[in-house]
Amino acid sequence: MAIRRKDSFLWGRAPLKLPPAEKRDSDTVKVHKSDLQDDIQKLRLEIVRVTPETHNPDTKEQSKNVVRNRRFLRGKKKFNMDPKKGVRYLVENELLEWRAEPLAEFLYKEDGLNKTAIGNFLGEREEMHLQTLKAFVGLHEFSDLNLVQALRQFLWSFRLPGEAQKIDRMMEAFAARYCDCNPEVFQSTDTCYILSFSIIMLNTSLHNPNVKDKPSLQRFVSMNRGINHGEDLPTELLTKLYSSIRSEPFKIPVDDGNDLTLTFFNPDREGWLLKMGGRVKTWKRRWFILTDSCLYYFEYTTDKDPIGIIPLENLCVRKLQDASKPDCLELFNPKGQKIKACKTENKGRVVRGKHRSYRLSAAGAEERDAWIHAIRSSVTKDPFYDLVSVRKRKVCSNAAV
Ligand code: 4IP
Repeated sequence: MAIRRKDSFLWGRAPLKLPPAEKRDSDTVKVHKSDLQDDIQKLRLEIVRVTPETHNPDTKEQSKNVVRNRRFLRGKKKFNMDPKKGVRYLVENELLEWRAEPLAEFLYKEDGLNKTAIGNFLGEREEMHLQTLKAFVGLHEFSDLNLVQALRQFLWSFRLPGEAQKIDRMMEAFAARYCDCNPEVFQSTDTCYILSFSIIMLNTSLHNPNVKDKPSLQRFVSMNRGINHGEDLPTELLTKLYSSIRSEPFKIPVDDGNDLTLTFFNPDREGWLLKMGGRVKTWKRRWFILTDSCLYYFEYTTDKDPIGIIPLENLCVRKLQDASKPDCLELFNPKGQKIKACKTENKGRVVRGKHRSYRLSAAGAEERDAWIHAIRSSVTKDPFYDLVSVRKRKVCSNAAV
């Protein structure tokens, strides 16, 4: 027998015709009713799902863990965007202890952390960061590794930040740890520090296609003369380090575009040039580095601080005949003004340079031309420079009236 609907009494009859307004009301009620039924059904299912959890402590624990893990992940994400904020969040949520050792372990072992963020956190100057850096470096085992092998390990565990002070602290911590693990190799941590930088620079020079002048083993050895407290390091050791870097470049973690090797250690050009003094006209041999539209000169290749910095903005460069030196080039201001530059005096005071032009002499015509070409490509033309200087002059002359 067919099941009959309750409204079967309507069967066979014409459907009851409601006036339009009532028909609309009736339709709305039907929709609400069906929504309510859906909601009731969803609530029933939710109650069935949740009931065992509230009675079972294991499941309670599990859901706590789920929340914890979720927060931990959120903390890591925050860390990758802003390391200090990320760590603060993890500490506030009791997911990380605010002590150097656990912080260092977190940075060293945790997967999925951005290596630039790790580098930035470790490079900070506050006490807890310094201690964490020490603990972090202490987690590396460098015993019986040569300096290149140790550097490979170290430079892979984070990404060196671009700030000189930060790099300095990190490389110092590295050198101290390396010397602790290998007390026989160097006379002091300074030697280890200098050689580490020299190796990093060698890595760039040998493997960066933009650097055309590839240093030979002899040059590497001579660059590192006398760095072991006035004595030379064994040539055998330097040869081994050189070969290792030449056959395999450092693997630098890539997270983003903030690549130190593309800035500080990847100059457009570097090399020895003779430079004529500003007031006293003597030639001095200086190590020049051309990078970021600036020309830096140093006394030694390994010096951290340049003697002078010449921003190349709006400058020109040309060949120059000089009676006293061959293969000269000149850096000058086309408007004949004094060049804006700065230099460090003997006592460490930074003063403005006094050059109207810089006369430089290269080791050969080819080198001179390569320098001219490289400097020309780095010179920036800033239209605002002229606008601002005109405005400044105007302001000054108005003030003087
Ligand atoms: C110095 O001559 C050096 O040549 C300086 O070069 C030079 O400074 C000085 O010029 C010049 O007087 P003496 O050492 O014979 O005294 P550096 O600094 O490379 O040692 P610049 O400006 O070329 O660096 P003035 O202009 O600073 O006096």
